[in-house]
Amino acid sequence: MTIAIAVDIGASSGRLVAASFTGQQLEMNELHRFDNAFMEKDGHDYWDIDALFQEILIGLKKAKAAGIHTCTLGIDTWGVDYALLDSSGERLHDVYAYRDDRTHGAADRLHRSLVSRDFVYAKTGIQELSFNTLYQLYVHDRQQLDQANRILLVPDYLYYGLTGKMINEATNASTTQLLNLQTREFDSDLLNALGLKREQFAELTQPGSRLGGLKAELAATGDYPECSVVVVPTHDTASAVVGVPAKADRSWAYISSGTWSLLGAELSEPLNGEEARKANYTNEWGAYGTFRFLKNIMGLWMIQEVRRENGESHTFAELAEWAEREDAFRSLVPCNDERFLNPPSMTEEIIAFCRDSGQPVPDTPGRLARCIFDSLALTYLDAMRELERLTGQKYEVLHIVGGGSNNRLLSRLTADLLGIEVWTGPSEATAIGNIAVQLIADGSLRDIAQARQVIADSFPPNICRPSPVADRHDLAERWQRITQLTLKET
Ligand code: LFR
Repeated sequence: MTIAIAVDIGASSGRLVAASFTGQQLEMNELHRFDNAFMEKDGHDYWDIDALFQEILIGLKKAKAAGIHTCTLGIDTWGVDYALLDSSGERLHDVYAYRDDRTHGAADRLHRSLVSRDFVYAKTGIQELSFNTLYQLYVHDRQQLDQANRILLVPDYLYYGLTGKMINEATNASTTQLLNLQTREFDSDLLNALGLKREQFAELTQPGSRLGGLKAELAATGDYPECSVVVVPTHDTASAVVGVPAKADRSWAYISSGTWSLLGAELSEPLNGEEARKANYTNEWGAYGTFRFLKNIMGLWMIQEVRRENGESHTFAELAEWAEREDAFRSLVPCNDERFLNPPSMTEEIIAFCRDSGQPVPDTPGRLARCIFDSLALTYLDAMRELERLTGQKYEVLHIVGGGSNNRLLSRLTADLLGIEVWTGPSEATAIGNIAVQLIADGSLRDIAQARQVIADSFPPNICRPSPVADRHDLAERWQRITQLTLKET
C-alpha cells in the first residue's frame, strides 16, 4: 500500500501527516506537530526557517521509527515569503515574515514610480496585499538582490534542503504577483521594474512533477524513509482547495479557514477585469490549471492574537463557548482594515476601534471573541455577495475547510447570514489536498474529481443549515456604517 507523507506548515503550526490509501478510503496519521511563529529581531519580523527544516527531519525520523520505509512526500506552506540564495546555494539573509512592516507604503511608492496598479492587475490578476512578494522584493536590500543567484519561495527552499533541487512551484509562484496570466511565465516588465532577471528564478514547476529522492547526505544517514519527492501545490491554500470535499452536482464556494480566511471559488479561467480589481479579488493559480478566485479575509489571526496576549490561558474551544453565550452582533470591527494586520496589541486595537466608533467595548475574552466571530461572518457575507456578482454564479453550498471549520459558532453564523448550507471539514484539508496530489501523481487516484469523492467518503463533512437572522435590516445598516469607517484594506 502507498504511504504518502504531507509536510504542511502554516503561520501558527506545522505537521507531518502520513496517509495510506486502501483503494476506497484515506486513513491519516499525524506523525509530528510543532509550533510556528515569526519572531522579532532588530526591529524586523522573521521566520526561523532552519528550525522548520529541522522539524521536517524530526518528523521523517518519526516516520521511519513508526515503520514507514518508503513513501512519497510533498511540502506546502503559506505563500509570498522567500529566500535569496548565492551562487553556492547559501541563503543570503534571514527569511522575512510577511507581516513585517517594512512593506508599509511600498505598494503606493511602487505604483507611483514604476508600474500602475491597473497594469499589474491586468497582467497578473493578483489582488493587492501589502506583503506580496512584488512589494517585499521592491524594498529588499539592493546588494543582496544583485547577489541573488536564485529566488526561492519558502516551500521551494525546503524542497531544495531535502533534495538539492531548485524549483519555483507554480501555485505559490503566483502569489509573488510576478506571473503573467497570458504567457504563464514570470512577467518580463515586472521583473525589469524590480531590476531582476528571469535567470534568478528557477524553472516554474507544476504540481504533480517529481523531484526524485532525498539528497545523498540525508539518504546516507539511514534515519529517514526512502522518499520519492513529489511537487504538490506548495501554496497551502492551493492544497486546501484540492482538499475540499465538493460534489460536482452542486455549485460551491469555499473558505479555507486558518490564520487567514480565504473565501472564493474554483474557476477554469481567470477574472482579471476592472470590477474584480476594484473588489480586490485575486486569481491565484490552482492545481491542474484551475484558478483560485478568492479574497483574503483577516481570519482566525485576530483570535489567535487575542489569546496569545492573554497568556494563552484559555483554549480556543473555551473562547468559542463563552462567545456563544454573549449577545450577537453587539460590537463589530472591519476585520480587513490594515490596522488589524499586525498591531502591537490586537486586544487594544479592537477595543480602541469599538470605543472610537461609539460601540460597546468588548471587555471580556468572551465578548472579544464574539466581536471577532460576528465581524468575520459579516465580512464573509460581503465577500460572498461580491463573489456572486463577479462570477455571475449563485452558490448552493459553502464549504469551510481547515482548522477554523471546527468553530461551530462561526459556521452557524455564516450559514445564517448567507442563507445557504455550510458544509464544514475536513479540518486537515490542506494536508489532505497535498496528499491527494501525491496519490494522483503515483496513479493511485485518477484525477481531482475522484480525489474529492474519496475525501468526502473518508472525512464526511458536517452540514450546518441556515436559520433566520433577527433584525437583519438594522444589522446591515450598522455593518455598513462600520465598514465605511475602514481606512485602508490590507
Ligand atoms: C494562508 C496564506 C494565504 C496567503 C497568506 C500569506 O496560510 O498562504 O493564502 O495570502 O497565507 O502567505
